[in-house]
Amino acid sequence: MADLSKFLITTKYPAQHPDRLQLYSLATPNGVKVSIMLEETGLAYEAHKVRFDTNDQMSPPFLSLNPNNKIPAIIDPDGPDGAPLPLFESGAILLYLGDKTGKFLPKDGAAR
Ligand SMILES: N[C@@H](CCC(=O)N[C@@H](CS)C(=O)NCC(=O)O)C(=O)O
Repeated sequence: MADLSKFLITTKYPAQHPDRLQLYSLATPNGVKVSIMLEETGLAYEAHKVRFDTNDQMSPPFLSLNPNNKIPAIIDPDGPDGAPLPLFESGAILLYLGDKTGKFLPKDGAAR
């Protein structure tokens, strides 16, 4: 069982399934990019809604994951070498997930 307790964000958004990729997002254009990628790759994930109407993106737990106060952000409990990986920026997340799953991201630069 992955231990995500060192991530402050889990105090605001407890992980019910810590072995699943944790998604912190909202249904905005940048947010849904990552949701679609997760659905299409078939990775198991747990979604946490970051509410803008209550400025959750400005809360210290969220800022501890993304100091830029922007969704989407993730924690992959099964990151490189099996260690948890926190990540933000939708483009960086998409590249990471494509690389991790081998889907939607050719290995070769020209093919990309
Ligand atoms: N370059 C960022 C942009 C993310 C972004 O602009 N997120 C917006 C929603 S689409 C946000 O979190 N806004 C909240 C705020 O600025 O307080 C990315 O692609 O992840």
